[in-house]
Amino acid sequence: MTDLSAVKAALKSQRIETPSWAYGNSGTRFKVFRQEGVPRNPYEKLDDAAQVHAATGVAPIVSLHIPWDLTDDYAALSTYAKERGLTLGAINSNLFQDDDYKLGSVANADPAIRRKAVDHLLECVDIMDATGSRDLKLWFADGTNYPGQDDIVTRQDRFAEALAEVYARLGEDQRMLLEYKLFEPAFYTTDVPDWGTSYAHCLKLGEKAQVVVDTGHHAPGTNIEFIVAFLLREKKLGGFDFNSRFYADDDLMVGSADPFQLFRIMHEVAKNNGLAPETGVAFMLDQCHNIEAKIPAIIRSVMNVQEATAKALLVDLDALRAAQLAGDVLEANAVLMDAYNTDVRPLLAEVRTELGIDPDPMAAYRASGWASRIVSERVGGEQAGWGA
Ligand code: LRH
Ligand code: MN
Repeated sequence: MTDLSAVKAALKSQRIETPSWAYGNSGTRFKVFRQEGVPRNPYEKLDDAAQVHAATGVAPIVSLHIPWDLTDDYAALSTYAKERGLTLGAINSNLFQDDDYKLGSVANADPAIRRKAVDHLLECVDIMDATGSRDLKLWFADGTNYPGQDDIVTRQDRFAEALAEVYARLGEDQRMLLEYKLFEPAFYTTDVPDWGTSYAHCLKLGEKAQVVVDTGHHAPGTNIEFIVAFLLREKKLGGFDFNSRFYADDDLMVGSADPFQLFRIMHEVAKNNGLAPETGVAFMLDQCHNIEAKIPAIIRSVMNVQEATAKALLVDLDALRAAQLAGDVLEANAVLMDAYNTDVRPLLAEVRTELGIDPDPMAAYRASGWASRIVSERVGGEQAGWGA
């Protein structure tokens, strides 16, 4: 039988990391629809993140993206975060918006451009030292568009060399999280296209190198929870970039396109001790709210992760194991579906009440008046965005 107090304890200690860039303007190559009240600097992004944490109680960490969150005093930014009950999380590098990186960054044939790229990554580690961040999150747009454009193996050699130099720079408690993505912006080869490539590089680098699973970065039909289970078994799952998609890297609210997939992922996480802080899995959101109001969208996203987690924690693992060992296919599937079909919203309302916050985060945010306040206060200045 599932111990509800243990389930509640796990839900109260869950920590979800929200991305600074999701508070800024974002869009597609067709259009970026600007929104009133959008932050104009990293400090205002933290103010908005603090609203998400106030409403949910489980989102006290904010990941930064460099140079989108460039500032001249990261220690001051870190203090500002702390004063609002937040900490600064993963530092995301950006080697995908500079003209020099058209043919690649760390995999570019030009050694001077590779040097420039590695220097950016080393600068990101300097920023981690200032913010006290544990994780350097690396995603590379590097790849090719046409067969023959560059040599696949040579580019992997360049990658290995660059990653090794950055790995050597990491401090004692610091990690590098290597993200993979099937395609886009490259459309023939991507140098880190799948979990296997990331895993292989991380194995060679050492225990401070872990794999990030961005749920929008797989070929359609990929069984992501298999990848998650495998990486947890190998102690190589560093974290998630949670979002959801109907087609490609849509970066929609996690759990909005396929809540059952998110449940299956969180089932593998929960049953393989992935929720335990010592396992070190970073639960990060990586989303773009192109048409919907950003702060409530992020609150909804945090709630979607909580609901999938609560359902996963309600799986009767003893009954599941017994059915699996008995080869009782239908019963095993039924045990899982019983948990998935459980309405966990009352349980989460109880958890929030016990955390001393409003049982309804969306109502709490509406009642805060923050949405209209930022529209009236944030007038003028340059709204934050991808700057692409
Ligand atoms: C790439 C990605 C990566 C981030 C970017 C904002 O698609 O998922 O994690 O750097 O989005
Ligand atoms: Mn991502």
